[in-house]
Order: sequence, then structure tokens, then C-alpha cells
Amino acid sequence: MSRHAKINDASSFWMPFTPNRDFAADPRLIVAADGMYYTSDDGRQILDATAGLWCVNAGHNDPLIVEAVQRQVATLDYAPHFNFGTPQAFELSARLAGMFPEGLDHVFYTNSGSESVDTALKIALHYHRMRGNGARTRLIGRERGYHGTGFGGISVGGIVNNRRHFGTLLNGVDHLRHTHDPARNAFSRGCPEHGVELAEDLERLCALHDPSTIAAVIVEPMAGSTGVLLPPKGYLARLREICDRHGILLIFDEVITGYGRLGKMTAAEYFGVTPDIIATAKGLTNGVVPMGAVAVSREIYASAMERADTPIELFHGYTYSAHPLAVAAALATLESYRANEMFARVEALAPKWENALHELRGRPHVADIRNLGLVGAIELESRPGAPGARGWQAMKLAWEEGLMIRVTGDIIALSPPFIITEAQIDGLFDRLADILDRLD
Ligand code: PXG
Repeated sequence: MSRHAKINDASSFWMPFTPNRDFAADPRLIVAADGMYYTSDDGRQILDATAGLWCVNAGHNDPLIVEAVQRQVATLDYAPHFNFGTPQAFELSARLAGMFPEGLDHVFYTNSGSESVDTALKIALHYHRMRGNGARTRLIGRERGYHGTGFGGISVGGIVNNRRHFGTLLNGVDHLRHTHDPARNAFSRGCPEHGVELAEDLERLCALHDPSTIAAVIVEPMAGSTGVLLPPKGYLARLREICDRHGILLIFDEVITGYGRLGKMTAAEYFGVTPDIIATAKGLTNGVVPMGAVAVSREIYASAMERADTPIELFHGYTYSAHPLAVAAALATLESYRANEMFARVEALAPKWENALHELRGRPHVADIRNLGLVGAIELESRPGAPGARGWQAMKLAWEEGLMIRVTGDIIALSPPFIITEAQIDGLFDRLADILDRLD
């Protein structure tokens, strides 16, 4: 049976964020992975330049994590965390509390980034209500923001295709302007110089709605999914100041940036700006078992505990909050990051990564190149009348050449596992240069 027949036979799988019909005609199947590489069903080694979907930070099949999960599944498969607990879930919270910025020392568990975002938004609303500020119900996101695909996330998110088919979404949501300004900032290395004033857009929304109606602002400190949009220098600190001035909670969505992507545990630490809530997922378990974690400030947790008007302080949670397999995977993942000094490795590799990436400037169609930590983006000029077509061709050519890359429209996003070597970085960009030269 040919590979194509197999896919067509299996067409009951409605694939996520994928052109399903195109995939059936031209499938890309993965059957194994190890370290930096996937193995395709035709036996080729594919360099993983995206850490799966930004999650396999420690590389594939890390023995520490594999063994921990194997041991756990044979010991305790599942336990509820509504009214019961497992010691490891408390151990993980304590470890995480020690890794998040000072003051963010309570952790709520979820199963995905989308659930972490929903949880963060709900906790923000709950916080204000518990404190007698029930009028603070507005949530502010940002244009081009990606916060997953739950109704909370698409409401505060700002990617039009993710929103337009799904009705009226949450009400009382508004959006800051995005910070992408290639006219002033193209080919910046690291964070761009121009655009700190875009944070003042929050003052505009405060003036429009009155700050006493605004519960929280949620942003990705570095927007990943929308094509790697970096915060202008000083922007996040300015947002923090404005939130403080008006009693608004600041939420960082660190589903991509959490767990070392920028060379520190969090982007909050990297930028020296501490939000009130951090939503994470992905790298928490190296993608091995789905899990998210939401870190909240001492004050938010204390408000819930001290002001609760019912024995259960927060009516929120998931059947699989703190699932034992996920907790085992997370503990082992954090241990792997620590034992292998992986965040420091990202920091050390970042200059090499930046230089190799920016060597692509001047190749055909390259309109902008951006980077931070172990993240890179190459923005291509769109083909006239066919936005996204050139990016799509790049993704397919890359797969044929043994590279997994992500594309968002005509933007190529790169975010390899932290174990990538300098030689692999050179090999990756050599091959990408060749692919760019071949694009229509
Ligand atoms: N917030 C952010 C900032 C994300 O990047 C989510 C929330 C949602 O996480 P879940 O686990 O519910 O998918 C994400 C997810 C891409 C890509 O191509 C990015 C994500 C997911 C899939 C693809 O950049 N980010």
C-alpha cells in the first residue's frame, strides 16, 4: 500500500491547523525521534528546527524524561487532584515556585497553553471580584497576539483567522496595537530600538474604557506564533508601569518563552519585568506529556484564600490537573534542564545563532530577519496576490531537504531544541540558504 493510500484511508483524522486536503495529497509522516532529529516514514533523518511546536526544548527522547514517565505509569497511572493529592505535584510546585520570578510562588496546573490562558484570565477576574472590584471585568489583549484556541484565548488574541468564524467571543475585550514595525526596525538584532511608545496605547484604552473597568492585560513578552514579534526596548517595562498606575493585572503568556527559550527560565526574568501572572505549558514537560502551569503572585493567592466566601476558593480545574504522568515528566524535564545547564547553553549559543541567521540577509525574497535567544524568524516578501504561498513552498522544500521548519504566512519561524550544536546551526542555515535561493 502506498503512503498516500494510507493517509486517504485514515482521513477520519481532522488535522489541527493544517490544510487537510493538501496533506492527504502530499503527506509528511513522522515515525520516530531522537535528540535533534525526527525520522520520516521513508526513513529520512529530519533536523528538528522547531522543537516540535516550540516544546521539545531538551531534545527528543531525553532518557531522564523517558525513564521517569515509564516508572510513573507503572506505579501510579492516575490520581484525582480534586480533594486528593500526590506528593510529586506539591514537589513540582515548590520547584517551579523557586524558578519563577520572586513573588510568583503559587502554581495552578492545566493541560495545555490554551487552558493556561483561560486559567490566567479567570484568576484575574476572580481576584478583582474577591477584592470588591467586581466592575473590573475588561480584558485587554493585543493585535496579532496568540493565546491558544479556547474562547478566552481567541478573544484576547489578535489573529483574525482564528477569530472570525467563531461568533462574538468574550465581550468586554479590547486590544493594544501590535509592535511589529519593519519600516523602522527591519533586520534588528535582538529587540528593536523603536516602538516603546506603543505601550502608551494602554493609556488610550484606559482613557476610553476607564481603568476601573479593566481587569488585566495579557501579552506574549515575545510573540512567537504570529511570526516572532519582539518587544521594542523598554516596551514591557512601560506596560508594567501603566498597569501599576491603574491597578490592572499584567499577565505574561509565556507558553513559548517559558523554560529557557531566551536563555532564562522566563522572559520575565530575561527582561527584568515581573508580571502578576505567568501562563506556561509546552517546555514544562518537554512536550512528552501535555501539561501547563500558571504561576500567580503571593497576593493573588492570598486574596483567594483570605477572602473566599465558600470553602472551595476557586471554582476551576481540570480532571487532569497535575496528572501523575505529566508531573513525572515535568520533574524530570526540570532536572534535565538543570543537570545539563540548558538555559545557560541557550544564552551561550544565542550570539552564534544570531550571526548565522543574519547571514541570510540579501538572499532572494528576504524582507526581514529577527532573533532573540534561540528563536529566529525570516520574513519573506509575499508573492503578489498569493500571501502565504512562498512560505508554504519553503516549508515543503525544507521537509524534502530534511528540515522541519514552521511557517506563519510568509514568515519562517525557527526554535530548535537547546541541544543543537554549533555545527548543526551552520548546517541548518546552509540548507535554508539553498532553499531560499530555490523559492519561486
Ligand atoms: N499561548 C501561546 C503564546 C502559544 O504560543 C498557546 C498559548 C496555546 O497552547 P496550546 O498548548 O493550547 O496549543 C500557544 C501555542 C506555531 C505554533 O506554529 C504555536 C503554538 C501552537 C502551535 C503552533 O508557532 N503555540
